[in-house]
Amino acid sequence: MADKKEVLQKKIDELQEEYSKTKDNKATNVHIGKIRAKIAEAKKELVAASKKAHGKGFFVKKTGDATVALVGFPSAGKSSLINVIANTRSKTAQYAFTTTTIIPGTMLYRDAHIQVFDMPGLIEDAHLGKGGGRMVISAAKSADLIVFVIDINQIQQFEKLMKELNALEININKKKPYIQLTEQLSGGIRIEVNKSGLSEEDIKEILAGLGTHNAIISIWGRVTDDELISILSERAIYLRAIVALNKIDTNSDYKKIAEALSKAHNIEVAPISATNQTNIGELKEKIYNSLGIITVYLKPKTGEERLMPMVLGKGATVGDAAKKFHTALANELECAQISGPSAKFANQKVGAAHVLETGDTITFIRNK
Ligand SMILES: Nc1nc2c(ncn2[C@@H]2O[C@H](COP(=O)(O)OP(=O)(O)OP(=O)(O)O)[C@@H](O)[C@H]2O)c(=O)[nH]1
Ligand SMILES: [Mg+2]
Repeated sequence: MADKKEVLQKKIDELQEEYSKTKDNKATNVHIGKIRAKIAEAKKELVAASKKAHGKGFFVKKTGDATVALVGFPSAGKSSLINVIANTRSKTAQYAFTTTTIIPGTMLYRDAHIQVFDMPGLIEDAHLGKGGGRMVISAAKSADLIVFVIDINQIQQFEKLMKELNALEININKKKPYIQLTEQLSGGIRIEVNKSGLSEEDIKEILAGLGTHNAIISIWGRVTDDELISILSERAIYLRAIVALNKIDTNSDYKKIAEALSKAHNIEVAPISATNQTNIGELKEKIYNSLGIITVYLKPKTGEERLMPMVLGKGATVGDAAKKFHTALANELECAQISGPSAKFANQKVGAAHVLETGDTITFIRNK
C-alpha cells in the first residue's frame, strides 16, 4: 500500500510542478484546466488509498438535538473540556494521545440536548491517515458544529488544523456557492450566470478537465478554481466551526490573542480554561448560537403541568412547532397563544406563520 501512496504523491508533485510552470503562460491556457483536474483526481486517489490502509470503520450513534465534535491537537484539552461541559468522564493526562477513541457526552443547554464528541488528537498529515486522523475527521464531518480546541500557547495549531481539513476539501464557515450544471448532448459549454470571479475561459477549461464538454452552467457566488473543481466533483464539504481557546490561565495576553485569531480567520473565539472552568458559560452560549437552534416551551391549555421544551431550527414558526409535536395538530391548528421574547405581550394570539424565539412559551388552540 505504501508503494501506491508514494507513486500517487510523486504524481501529484510532478503535476503541481507542471502546473506552476504552465500557469502564467497564456498560450498554454488550454492545458491548465486539464492539469488542475488531474491534480484533483490524484489527490482524491491518494486519500482513497490512505483510507484503505487505515480503513477502520467508525460509527457513533447520533442522539439529541444537535451534535458537536471537539477537534484539536493532542493535549490541547479536549477531554478536560468535555468533562466540564457534558455529563461524561473522559480520561485526561499530561501526555499526548490519551484519548484513543470517540467518547460521547451530552451537554444540556437551554433545555437542548447537545451531543458532544471528545476525539483523539489530530496531528499533521491526519488527512492521510496518520494517527487515526481519517477516522476522527470522518466523525467530525457528520457533526453539526466543530469546536476547535486550541492551546493558547500553540496558536499555530489552528492553521495546521485548517490545512488538514482543506486537504480533505472541507470548507470551514464558508457558504457553499450555488452552482447549477446541466449536462447536454451537444452544443458545447454555455455559461448563463457567472458571479464566480473566474473568467469564462477558466470555467470552460475546468469543465473540460473534468470531462464535461456539453453543458449549461450557472455560478451564483464567488468561488476559486480549486473549489469549483471540488464542488463539481461532489467532494466539497461545508462545516460550521468555532474556537475554544484553552488554557488561558497560563497566558495573561489571552484577550489580545483571542481577538487576533478571531479577526485573522473570521471565526468566533471563546477564550476558556477547562481546568479552572473559566468562561465555560460563554463557550456554551457560543456553541448553542452557532448551532442555529432555538428552544421553545409548550404549555398545555389547562392545568399547571410542566412546560415541555422543544428544540427547533432558527426561523421556525408556530406551524413548525405544531407539526413537530404532532402532524395531526398542524392541520387542526386554529391559532396559538404565545408569551416570551417573540410576543408583543403575554398570551398574544398568533397564527401558524408567526416566527418563534428561544424562551417563548406556546399554547396551541385547535379548531374543533
Ligand atoms: N493549565 C491548564 N492546563 C490544562 C487545561 N486544560 C487541560 N489542561 C491540561 O492539559 C493536559 C492535556 O489535557 P487533555 O484534556 O488530556 O488533552 P486532550 O486534548 O484530551 O489530549 P489527547 O486526548 O491526547 O488528544 C492535561 O495535563 C490537562 O490537565 C487548562 O485550561 N489549563
Ligand atoms: Mg483526550
